[in-house]
Amino acid sequence: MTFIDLRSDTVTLPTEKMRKAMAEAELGDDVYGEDPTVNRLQSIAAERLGKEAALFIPSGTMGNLAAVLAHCGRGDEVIMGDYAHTFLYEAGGISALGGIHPHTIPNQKDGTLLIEDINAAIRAENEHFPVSRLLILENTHNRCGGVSISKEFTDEASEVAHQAGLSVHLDGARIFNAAVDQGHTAAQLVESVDSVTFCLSKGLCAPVGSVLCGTEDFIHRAHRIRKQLGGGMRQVGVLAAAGIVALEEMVDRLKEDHEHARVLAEGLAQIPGINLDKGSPNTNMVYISLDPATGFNSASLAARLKEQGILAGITGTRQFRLVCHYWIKDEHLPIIRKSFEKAIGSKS
Ligand code: TLP
Repeated sequence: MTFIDLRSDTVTLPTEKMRKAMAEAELGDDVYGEDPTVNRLQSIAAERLGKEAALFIPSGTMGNLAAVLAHCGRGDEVIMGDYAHTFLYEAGGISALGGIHPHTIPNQKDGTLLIEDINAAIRAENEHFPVSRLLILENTHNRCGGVSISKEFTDEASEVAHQAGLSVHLDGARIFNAAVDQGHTAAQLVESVDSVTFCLSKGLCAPVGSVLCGTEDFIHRAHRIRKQLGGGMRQVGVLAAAGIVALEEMVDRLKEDHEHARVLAEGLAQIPGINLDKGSPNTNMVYISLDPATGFNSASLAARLKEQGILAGITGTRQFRLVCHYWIKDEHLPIIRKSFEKAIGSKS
């Protein structure tokens, strides 16, 4: 059975054009800085994000970790939202590997942080306190529904952090979804932050890889940290080649995924027992919750859906995240809707 896989946009397979580019990529040893395809990807990425330099990294998680380690020393404190991917889903890497102290403040439903909470979290100079060193923002904000965060908020939060001497890192795993959503360039959205990680292997469909961007000096430090983390790769132009296709061909089409999410959400909202979460859909994500009266929880409904060839992402006892991506096509949308209808109806 071939599945319609809505669990994440991380499940995307490379396109034919990517596979061809991978097969034909010019290669060298990237630890020596001699892979021409990696060098090309890094220079395209730096240009697209409006930063001085860029570094190809195996994953978004390692990109965020390398960034935090390049900004902070042991015992320093990082301020971020309590729904931040780095806080929730990166296996506590910044503490385990960097001795870095996370200080969370409440994420608002729209993915932002309150400016007064950021200000209040920044430590005064006092030997009892850790040193506040970094603010992490996220755009689009995954756990807050895939919502895209405005340039105005990013600029204001960055200004507050900078004034207090903190740097700002943006987890921009899906920054191009935010850019397409808002009609801004990615460079505009990240103008005020010091560093940004974005992923090639989510909606952009490359099989592997993320890119960390920042100043020359920052990327120089991150380069050594990537090596320490075991992320120095050799003839990795085979992967960078797909990343170049991702940046050149796959960005503008993300709006199709956003449109699919809108249509999917509209259809699902009409099924008794399914409620769209407040504010959903956003960009390529639909978050829905089940009425307890359906008699299902997420696990039992997911099992029924799977029997019909639909894979749904479980995010809570009765909550699902459904993510649209390149491999979810127009013709899949009515099938998904009918499958939900049939699965829920099977109890009554
Ligand atoms: N997110 C994954 C899961 O880890 C939850 C997903 O399916 O959405 N930042 C953000 C905002 C992310 O959503 C993710 C992946 C990452 C970083 C980490 O990227 P990878 O998986 O490449 O380490």
